[in-house]
Amino acid sequence: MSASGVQYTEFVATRRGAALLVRATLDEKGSFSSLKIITDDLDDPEIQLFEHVNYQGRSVTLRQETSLHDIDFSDIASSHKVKGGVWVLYEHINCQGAQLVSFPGEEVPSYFPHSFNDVASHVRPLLPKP
Ligand SMILES: [Ca+2]
Repeated sequence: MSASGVQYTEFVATRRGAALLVRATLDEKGSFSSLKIITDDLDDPEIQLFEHVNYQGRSVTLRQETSLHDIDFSDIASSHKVKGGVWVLYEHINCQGAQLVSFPGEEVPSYFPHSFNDVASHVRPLLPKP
């Protein structure tokens, strides 16, 4: 979540259990500055979100795309643990706004370094193409 430039994230599932993530950060001249390929296992996605940093407070465990408004958890999450799959957290509903991407087994104890504290409103797992 760099404050400079505009960030795009494109996801293209290539086959079951594999995905391609293209992440381009555009600088002031609009140039392509980063690219990352993901081949993590996308099966059995599961993420646990926590109300406070360091996995404290109320928590919810999600296994599918969820609007956090629907479960009274919007603009609340401050840390998470990814049990499985690759997850994208969005600042706004309908997959809009800033994004935070997290990978299988990843634990993020605080969203503050990502400028993402208390803003997540929608989460979805990357799904393999059928
Ligand atoms: Ca919080």
